[in-house]
Amino acid sequence: MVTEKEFTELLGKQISAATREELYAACLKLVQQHMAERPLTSGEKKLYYISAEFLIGKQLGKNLINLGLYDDLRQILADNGKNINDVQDAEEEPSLGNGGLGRLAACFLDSIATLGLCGDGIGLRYHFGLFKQDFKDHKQVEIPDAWLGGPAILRRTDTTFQVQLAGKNYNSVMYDLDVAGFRTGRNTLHLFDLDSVDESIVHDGIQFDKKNIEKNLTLFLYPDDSDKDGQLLRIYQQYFMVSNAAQLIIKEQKALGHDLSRLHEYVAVQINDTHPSLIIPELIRLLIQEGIPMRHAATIVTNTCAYTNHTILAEALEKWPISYLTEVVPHLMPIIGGLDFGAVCAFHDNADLNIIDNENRVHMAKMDMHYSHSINGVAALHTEILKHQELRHFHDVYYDRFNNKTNGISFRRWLMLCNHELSDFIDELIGTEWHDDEYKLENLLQYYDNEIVLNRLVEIKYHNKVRAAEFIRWKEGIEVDPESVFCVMVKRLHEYKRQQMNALYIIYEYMRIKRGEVPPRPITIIFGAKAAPAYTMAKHIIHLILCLQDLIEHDPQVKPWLKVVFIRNYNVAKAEKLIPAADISEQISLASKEASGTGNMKLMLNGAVTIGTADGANVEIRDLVGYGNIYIFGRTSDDVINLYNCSGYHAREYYERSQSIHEILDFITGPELSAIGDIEVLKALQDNLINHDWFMTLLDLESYCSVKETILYDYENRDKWKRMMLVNIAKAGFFSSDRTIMEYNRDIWHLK
Ligand code: 26Q
Repeated sequence: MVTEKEFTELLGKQISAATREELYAACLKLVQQHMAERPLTSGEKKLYYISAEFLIGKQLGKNLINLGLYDDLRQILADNGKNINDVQDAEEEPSLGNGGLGRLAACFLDSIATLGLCGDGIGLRYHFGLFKQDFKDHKQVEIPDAWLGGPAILRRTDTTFQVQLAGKNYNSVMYDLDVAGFRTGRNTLHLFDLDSVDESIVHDGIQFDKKNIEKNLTLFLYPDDSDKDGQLLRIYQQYFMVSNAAQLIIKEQKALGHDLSRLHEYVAVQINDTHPSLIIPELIRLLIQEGIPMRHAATIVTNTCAYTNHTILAEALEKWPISYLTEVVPHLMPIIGGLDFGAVCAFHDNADLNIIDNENRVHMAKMDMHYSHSINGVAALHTEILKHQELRHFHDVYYDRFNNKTNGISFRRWLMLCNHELSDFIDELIGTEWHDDEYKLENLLQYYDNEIVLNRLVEIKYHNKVRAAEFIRWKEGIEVDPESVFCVMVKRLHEYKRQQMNALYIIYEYMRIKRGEVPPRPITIIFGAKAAPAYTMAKHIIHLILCLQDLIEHDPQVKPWLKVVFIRNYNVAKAEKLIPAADISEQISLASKEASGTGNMKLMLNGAVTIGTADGANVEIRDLVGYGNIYIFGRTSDDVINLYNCSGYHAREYYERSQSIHEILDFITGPELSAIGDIEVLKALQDNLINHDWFMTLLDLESYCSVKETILYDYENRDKWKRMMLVNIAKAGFFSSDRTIMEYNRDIWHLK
């Protein structure tokens, strides 16, 4: 509860006379006051969720909702002619993550607190985090994102630890962020930093001296690791993160008087992908220092730690040369050697299980699997692929450690906060029980034949499209028509996600319109994606899409029917604006490659219908909504895995055999696009698609184009479409991160 009088006092002036920034500062104070009144969660056992990314998004709106202040404040501001959304816009978005893995960690923190579980996050306080994206000459430009500049949301604490990097001691500082649960609970996200880090060493975009650890350690998330210094810096960062984590754990547990030889009874550590894997040898090292023998320490740590795998892409499975680790963490090497020796002795006849391979590289995931009691994938299909393909040798010996935890999203942010109109309407229809039990959304199904309800859903979607269109006009200077169908593809840029397949579809549609075959109504294709700065092919794909955007914008014949919008600097705040406006959710990864996806869940929850491959969590969406409420196309994961195993995919054959594919690919370097773009880049992309195409774009292109046609015709069948929207919303309850966290706790953490 908050009254107008209280808020005005905090503000120190009349609400109507205050600026957006003044209102934001007063809201921040209000949140701090209410946060302080919330007791921290407690319990016999505590979880530490360690992650290189926490893509937490703007904090104000979420905190107001979780502290029960949002509706009051929205009303108070409205009564004084102010819009709460404008106030939220004043906040700088923390740039502490890059995509799904980081956003998942943020949703998890929200759910852990909401469920009253005692669990903190541990990560790094990056000064610039992920870069800000701009476009110049139809190419991505990276700009440092100095997000720490605004009013501080992090609290500097007195906690400091000594961390040894390359034999030298550094003093860390811990910064805290409060994480309030919905209605109850408060936990903390601890982010570590070094005082000596110096933002002024950054020049020419995101360049800096990679060797100067004292000054560069926490400047950027995922510094370019295409050379040795970049890789060393990543190891420095990772070790810095986990050494602080391990010291915090030991300090807190000692303060509670707990017996460290029973650490696993008091502590659960979740290792979010391999970035925090060095926590294993570091915790063992600290336990040895406490007088526990190595073998016993290794058992304790195994019983404490659990590992989540987020990818099957070989290039993302980290392996570090021994010589690099010896340079950065010489004091860990005897322990890592001992852990490898333990694994070799236990499984001497199977070299696939060795932590250190015969090229002297340390496989982080393998260390995780030997020395964790739980190994989980993030969607049912992904876990099956881990068990029977990628990690089958480990599954053979540790089958009881493998388990699935299908990802989830926080409904507070991804419905209540980003789509008030829909959220309020759902409350009117089925009450508010779904706020605490998301499965209750299924009660919406009773309105399956209720025209008034169905029409209102369509109306709300239209309002969201109007709002998104205003936002796009303001940010991008592009007009989009809310009457057109919005196809939304928002995610990191990666070849396996196949934004390039969508680009080829745009060419296909462009050529059809040129021939006079127009779609049933205008189409708007919206992209949001950042490419890793050193990922050349991803940047080429952005270039192609931006060139297509330009071409179509200036073609009077095509423009009325097709619009392409690449949203600059896609981030959480932009996701919150675009997702509620989507009609069609594009989830078109090469089957078997997308571990889960979470954007697919957010779009479904907001009433978008999925066009997707049978990959990741799309499979579970399909099983929930049924084939009639989703458009699944393309080869299955089994097909794809077979093709890889027998080297059976040759893109050139598709290019040569299909006239339509031939024409589409030729267009990339044809006169229209070469007049706009960089011909060398377009040629390189075309060459890649015809002669390499590691992620099999051409394999599914024709079925993608044909299903796209079906979906656009079905969209005109409004009676059918609005029912599909309803079913998608009603069946999304399973994808609440509260459900995911309950499963983690039930099967892995056992917090009480
Ligand atoms: C690895 C080595 C060197 C440099 C960087 C990396 C690296 C960085 C980030 C590897 C992986 C990531 C991020 C992965 C990620 O976001 N994965 C996504 O995780 C989501 C949550 O589980 C899933 O829904 C997505 O399917 C998965 O792609």
